[in-house]
Amino acid sequence: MNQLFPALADPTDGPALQFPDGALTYRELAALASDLGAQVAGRSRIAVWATPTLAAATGITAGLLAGVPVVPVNPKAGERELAHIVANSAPEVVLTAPGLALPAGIAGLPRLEVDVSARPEPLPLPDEPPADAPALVVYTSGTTGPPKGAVLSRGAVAADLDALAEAWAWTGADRLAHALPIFHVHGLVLGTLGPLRRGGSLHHLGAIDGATLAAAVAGGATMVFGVPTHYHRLAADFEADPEAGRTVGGARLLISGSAALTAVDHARIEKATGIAVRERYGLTETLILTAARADEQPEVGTVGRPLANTEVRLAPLPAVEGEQPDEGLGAVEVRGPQLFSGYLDLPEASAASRTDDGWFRTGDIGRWTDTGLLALVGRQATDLIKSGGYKIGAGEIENALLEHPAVAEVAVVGVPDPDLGEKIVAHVVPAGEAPGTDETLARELVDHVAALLSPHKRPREVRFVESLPRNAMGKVQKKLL
Ligand code: MLC
Ligand code: AMP
Repeated sequence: MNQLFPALADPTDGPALQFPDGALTYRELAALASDLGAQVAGRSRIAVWATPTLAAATGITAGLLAGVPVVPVNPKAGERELAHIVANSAPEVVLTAPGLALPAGIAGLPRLEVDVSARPEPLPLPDEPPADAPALVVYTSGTTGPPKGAVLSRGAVAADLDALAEAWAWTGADRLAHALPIFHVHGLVLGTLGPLRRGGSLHHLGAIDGATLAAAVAGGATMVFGVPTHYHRLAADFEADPEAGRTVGGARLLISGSAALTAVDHARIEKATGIAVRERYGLTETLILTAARADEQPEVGTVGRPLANTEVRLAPLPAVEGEQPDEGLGAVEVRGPQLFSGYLDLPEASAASRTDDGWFRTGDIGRWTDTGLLALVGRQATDLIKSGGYKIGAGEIENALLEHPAVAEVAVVGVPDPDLGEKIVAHVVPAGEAPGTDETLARELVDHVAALLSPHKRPREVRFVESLPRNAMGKVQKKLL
């Protein structure tokens, strides 16, 4: 019996995965993934070119069935990011959908194409590695430098999905709909491995809008996952098409995460669908930590209760000169079986991520409500931006911009934005030319970042300035921008 995916060890003809490029039953997925798994078994690590496709999801499943650690790669990763991920994770092979042209940074790897139309004979599954063996390496941004690979064990993935199943009464009868990328925790661990672990099904919509989601719910979807940007856009769609909102109201649960959903968007979605959105909170490194439960009315502005076997504490915040400490607020620190094993090949960063007594420092600031729910009020690092649910380090973008000859100095900040939560704004002191509003140069800088890094890391706005505000020590004062 496979411990991670029992439903693939004893497959039925029930639906497993549906993506825009096709669908597979458990029996078909088990046969395909066991056949592919046999081809990658024994490799130290494999990469999957994680397009939102059945082929990529099947490739990831195959690696996990074969006990091989999988590195899901953002197919829009820029050249700098891709080179780093490939060098750091050293995959032995890359699995892709057929016929894709891969960029130079990864095209040199041996390649295995996943043909989801093949119907191979199912092979016996290999012995499963222990629970502490790595399942996934997921790259996540820090405040500076290139992304770090968070190593997530098989046991961490299983523990988190089971705790979420308890909180949400999530079973094999559920059909999940979403349009999340499958190279991050939200769309991959929760959104793809979650349904497979439960023996339920996933309907990946490719892209989400009110009509598409309504059709998915009418077609049997019982749960919806999304980032706040998805719900913000859905709210507008439902206001224009109230019937779509009412249809989506036929779902059992609407769940939001990866960033805070505003009270306004909570109210708009509830008005349109009759369902109060439930939020859950976690990080790439910790998987999901807290959630609004299915059997409780959610409280807007909170991210619910700690999951089973999960401990959350609030540690004193460092004192700020001239500011009164707020007694109720603290730095969120956590412990639990779902935490990552460390950052790949970064022992110092891994050690620094935990306190002396072994709790993981999330970097988030929170408080408890009287009802025992966690409310998040901010982040400790101002150099981390959450845009569209993606975590983005200001330093990585600043480094990319500084490589452009027209940039003398730069400071990147996140600015509140109703659609993206925060949008990336670059304040640039141009090299040579006087400051102005040169739209051509601004576009060139945006494209420069989008090519080196992922397009979601590109500044949405470039502001040319004569100088950056600095303190007496010469440090840029981002709060003044
Ligand atoms: C625009 N594009 C460019 C470009 N300008 N490409 C190259 N160069 C340029 N200069 C293209 C993009 O490639 C993309 O193409 C399109 O324009 C829009 O890109 P975008 O930046 O992604 O914007 P948008 O479509 O508005 O995205 C919104 C979104 C997305 C919500 C769909 O941000 C998203 O999927 N967010 C989910 C993030 C997530 O899953 N986070 C979870 C992290 S885990 P194309 O082809 O795409 O249209 C975590 C833990 C937890 O946080 O708690 O869950
Ligand atoms: P990532 O590193 O991309 O996994 O992002 C993790 C961060 O997302 C957390 O540290 C939080 O700041 C944020 N986050 C995730 N879920 C929520 C939520 N429901 N509300 C507010 N912030 C969230």
